[in-house]
Amino acid sequence: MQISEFGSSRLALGAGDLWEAATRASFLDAIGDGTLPQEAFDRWLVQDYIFVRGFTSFVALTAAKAPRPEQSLVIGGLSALDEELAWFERQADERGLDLSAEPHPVCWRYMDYLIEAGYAQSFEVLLAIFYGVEVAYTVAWSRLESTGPYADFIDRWTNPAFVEYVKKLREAAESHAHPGQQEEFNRVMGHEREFWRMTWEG
Ligand code: MP5
Repeated sequence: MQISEFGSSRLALGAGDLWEAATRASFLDAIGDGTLPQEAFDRWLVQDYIFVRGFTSFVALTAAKAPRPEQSLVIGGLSALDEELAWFERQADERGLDLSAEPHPVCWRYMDYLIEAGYAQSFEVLLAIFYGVEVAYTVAWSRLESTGPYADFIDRWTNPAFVEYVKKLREAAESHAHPGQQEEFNRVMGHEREFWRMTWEG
């Protein structure tokens, strides 16, 4: 499937302008035209690693609420996160970056939101949040050609296996439709927009 098709799914359409705001970023435009300051990339890498650690807690809470057979999908996601964290650690090591830095307040707010939701929301709503986090990233990164110094990063969120995984999350969210899904999906889009702003503006 084409990544652009995610934009015509029910939850993406229901997000209105927030969809574009969450999936377009000055940070990514600057990667595209080769003008991204090193400092912005380093900030993104450290904060995204911290975010993914928080997101792992959210996915674990989702796994705890998942019925069979959806549990396989969620546990598969958890295992992919373990591999992804190791990948981030290698990337940071190569660049001499300190991953024990403090989370930026924007990153904190996003992680707090996810973990609180993990406890408070039903599995149906958690699926919409989970899908929102992943689809926002695959669509945002797919706006770039997978070449140049950041090709590894672009590939990570646009490779066919990842896109297939996001599609399965969409199908799971849609087959467990619930009236509370849209509001939380929109909240995720708002956090994505703020996260991209933070990576660019500091
Ligand atoms: C993701 C991410 C995607 N890494 N960072 C933000 C701010 N939003 C979404 O999650 P994953 O686990 O890297 O696929």
